[in-house]
Amino acid sequence: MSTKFGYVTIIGKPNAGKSTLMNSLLGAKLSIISPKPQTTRKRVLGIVTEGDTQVVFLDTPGIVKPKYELHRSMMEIVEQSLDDADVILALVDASDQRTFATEQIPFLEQYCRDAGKPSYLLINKMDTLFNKAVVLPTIQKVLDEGFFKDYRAISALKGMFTNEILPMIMASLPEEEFHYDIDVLSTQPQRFFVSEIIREVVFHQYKEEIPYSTEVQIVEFTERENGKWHIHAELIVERDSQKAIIIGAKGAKIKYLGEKARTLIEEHLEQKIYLELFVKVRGDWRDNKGALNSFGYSSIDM
Ligand SMILES: Nc1nc2c(ncn2[C@@H]2O[C@H](COP(=O)(O)OP(=O)(O)OP(=O)(O)O)[C@@H](O)[C@H]2O)c(=O)[nH]1
Ligand SMILES: [Mg+2]
Repeated sequence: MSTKFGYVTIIGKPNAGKSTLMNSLLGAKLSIISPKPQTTRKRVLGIVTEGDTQVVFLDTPGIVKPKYELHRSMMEIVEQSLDDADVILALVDASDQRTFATEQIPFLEQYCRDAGKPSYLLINKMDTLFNKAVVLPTIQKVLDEGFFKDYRAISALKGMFTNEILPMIMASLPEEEFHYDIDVLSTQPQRFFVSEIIREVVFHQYKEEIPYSTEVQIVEFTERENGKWHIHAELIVERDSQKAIIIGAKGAKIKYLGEKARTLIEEHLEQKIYLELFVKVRGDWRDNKGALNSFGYSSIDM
């Protein structure tokens, strides 16, 4: 039997729904999601095996014009993931009617052209459109231009037409042996997913610049045969005032954060845990290459 195997990179502007799509394709929650843009900062790798096809999806940070070193690292992750791709999925947000046809599609098309890989267009958030036919002229134009190999209008959130994506890209996947056992969902370590879950709760619980100024590092991750695993995480912020906001009056905010994160981590690990959170200040870490390296922004998991 001949098998197919390939890397499929999902790109798009922040908040387009890349991580929601990734999770929908996997049928599992690996990537964190929030209503705020720039939630994903590192790439997330998820493996789907169906019949004689194995695909490694790469969820990437939303493409931004860099304002900080952190953004530059995020954009390097996008570039690396485009280099690694056999196929590119360019995801646009149709709920942003003003930009989706005139700005988002040409912008992503340029990335796909530069990468020189078979590329497919996905028009997301179709559930938000009362009149779905408004996307038809855009689709016609894209088809006429003939750069994208194919397209689907989908809702990653509702799972609308997402099951057509794998069959659509099949022809562009190389004939190759599987790289992973069929039950492997990711190759990234559990401590990465744990730090992401904590970051997700921060994105949901805090406002304004706090989620953007917060990084999470797992400093202890001890598995125990009998009993709760011990996880010790540091939340790194940029200023003392942010530390005070994270902690809240009498520690109420961080207690709430810890409880919420612990529940989600226990669901993810299917394991009871003891979670300790500490807050540290590292001034302007977003613009500090040394800090970013120590937070793992210079190496990419494969
Ligand atoms: N209505 C609707 N909302 C969606 C859909 N897909 C994603 N969303 C929402 O859009 C927001 C952003 O989703 P994410 O999956 O985090 O987007 P992303 O592209 O990964 O964003 P970044 O990681 O910030 O680049 C969340 O509130 C999602 O629930 C969709 O198909 N329909
Ligand atoms: Mg994301």
